[in-house]
Amino acid sequence: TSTPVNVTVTGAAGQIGYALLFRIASGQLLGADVPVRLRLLEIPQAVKAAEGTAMELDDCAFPLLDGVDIFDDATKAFAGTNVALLVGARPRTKGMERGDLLEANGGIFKPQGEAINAGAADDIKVLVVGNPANTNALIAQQHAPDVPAERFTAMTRLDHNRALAQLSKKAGVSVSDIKKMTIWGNHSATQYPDIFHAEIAGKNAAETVNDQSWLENDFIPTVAKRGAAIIEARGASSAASAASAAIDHVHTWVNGTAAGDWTSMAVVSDGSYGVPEGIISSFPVTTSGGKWEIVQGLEIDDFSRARIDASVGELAEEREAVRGLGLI
Ligand code: NAX
Repeated sequence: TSTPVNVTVTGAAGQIGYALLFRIASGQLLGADVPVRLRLLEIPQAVKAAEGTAMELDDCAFPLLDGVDIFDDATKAFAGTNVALLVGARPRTKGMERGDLLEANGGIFKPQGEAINAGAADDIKVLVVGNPANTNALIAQQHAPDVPAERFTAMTRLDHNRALAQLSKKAGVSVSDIKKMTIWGNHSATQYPDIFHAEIAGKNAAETVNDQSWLENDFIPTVAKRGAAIIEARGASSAASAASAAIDHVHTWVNGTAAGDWTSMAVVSDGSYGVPEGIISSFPVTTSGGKWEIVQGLEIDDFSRARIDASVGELAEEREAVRGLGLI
């Protein structure tokens, strides 16, 4: 078969890493005929735990898994890599201000951007999962000037999938009957899940559901606050669903969206829909041949406009904050 694709996963010993690595190694990220070589990046204290996970990966005897290498040095971990999943991040702890959070993550994503710039393969694709994902992606992208900006993306696919699940329950249809769901903006509580362009079995979803109160008071807050609801119920944050969304994101990016459908990805804005150029914001995108494109020409009514503007405004503020901290 073909030469293995190098996939670097940061935060490999964390809970998302534990759910993600086995799915990558089984062929679900890139395809059932694509061998992969895993490169795990962890902080020194977590290298031993990563080694334990690597032992379990061995024990699965995955035919597509060409090998696993473990690093505590970003330059080595990203050398020659084709796909980078940046999962490891500094979580917000009690009493931490936003500036502290951004600064701590700048200390992770700046050197990782530099390492990607220095040594990743020419076809590198980057997905940032670690929060605050959009702004962490921006920091990494800004420190990789030789890599085309469109190769840096952040994950809103979990929000997208959550929105599909909620709408399918409300409408009593299968998730596969729903097309053209969109998440706009930041992967945060300000995100805007938009069903005005979505379709259920080919008909407009908002019109089919026809329940503005559900949309405003149930659907939008349920999707936006789902992460907190999972923590409340499970006693730990979303892990397997986040890993599943990361698999979906990269699989769609590499293999393309289906005709008549699109997905949600946070990508570098070109100014479409009034989103300031350069920020990494979620849009409806189609993918083909390993490239994404923002869906153009959608009509945005006042209800959607206000929500998109609020989330995008938060991203613009985060960019100002990291500029002020000298992180970009
Ligand atoms: P864990 O705390 O279980 O794991 C994080 C791992 O990252 C740890 O093993 C830690 O040692 C490692 N790490 C820290 N700094 C690192 C560095 N500089 N280089 C390499 N590894 C490093 O967190 P987990 O539950 O796996 O979540 C990971 C991240 O995903 C968090 O930032 C979380 O907020 C974020 N999420 C993002 C989601 C999204 O939709 N974009 C949803 C799920 C999740 O909340």
